[in-house]
Amino acid sequence: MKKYLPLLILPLLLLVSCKKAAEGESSKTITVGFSQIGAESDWRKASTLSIKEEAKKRGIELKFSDAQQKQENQLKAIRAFIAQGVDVIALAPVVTTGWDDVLKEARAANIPVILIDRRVDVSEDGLYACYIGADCTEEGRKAGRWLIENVGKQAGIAELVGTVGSGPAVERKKGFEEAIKGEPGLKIIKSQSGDFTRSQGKEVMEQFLKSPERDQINVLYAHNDDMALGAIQAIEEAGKKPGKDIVIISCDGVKEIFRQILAGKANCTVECNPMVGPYLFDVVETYMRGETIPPRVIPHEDVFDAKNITQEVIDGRSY
Ligand code: GZL
Repeated sequence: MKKYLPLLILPLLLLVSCKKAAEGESSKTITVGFSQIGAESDWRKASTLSIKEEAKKRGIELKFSDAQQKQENQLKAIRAFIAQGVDVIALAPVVTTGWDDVLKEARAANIPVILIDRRVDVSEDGLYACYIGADCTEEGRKAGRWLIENVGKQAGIAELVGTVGSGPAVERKKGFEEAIKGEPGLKIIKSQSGDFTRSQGKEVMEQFLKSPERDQINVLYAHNDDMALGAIQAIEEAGKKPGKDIVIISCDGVKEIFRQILAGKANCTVECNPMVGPYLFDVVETYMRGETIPPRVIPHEDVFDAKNITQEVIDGRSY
């Protein structure tokens, strides 16, 4: 019996060591470094809240950095996360270019990067593990299709563009232009960036309404609701009726634009779901279990206008 003893003990030792490893893994707190763009819009604030709340709910340690819409601040934050040895880095990239070096540094440190919200243009594959975010080109197409179906094929369009160089601004412009390109009566007669903020949306709309083309503008396409809300103020101050004299179409689906649509001062918002917290930490936990993570996750999104917005719908919105 004695000579079989080690053989009997070996499985027990293995069992204990696996259990210890499992306990070690399961009791280890996951640490995620998150570089957020800023707080430029209601949409962004909702995105941040979703991620902070979900991390807390799951007992994940979140190191949060607000870049105030500056790429250099995001680069600094990512390098700090690498130095701290976080398990995963989450990045909402303010613009699409300039990320190759820092993503290579994260890869060299064996720390996966998960893109949320916006995409990046990089020189090689494998610089990020997953991209969780909307299809903003399709959002632009949805806005163009709504215009044709609900306003018609003759319009002078003013466009408020998002942050110059950002994925959503490039894609929402591209998708909208694709949707209207077969209609010569639909003309974009003014186009300028309002940087996704309400204040700059108002300022640029004021300029549009003082321009020689002002009387040709009967549709506004804003790349986000915050710029549209600023534009509504400018339109009213110019003595015109937003939602009637100038049809307002925008993207995001924040609660305030729902209220304006219900009040008849705006007309359509193409939803862009900011509640990415659950999606992000599902991917993080899948990775930490050593399982394969999907390269792309697209949250569900709808189009809203006076036909499907009620006070009950507004009350039920989480952002
Ligand atoms: C879209 C997101 C944009 C929102 C804006 O995915 O990146 O940034 O549309 C926000 O409101 O500023």
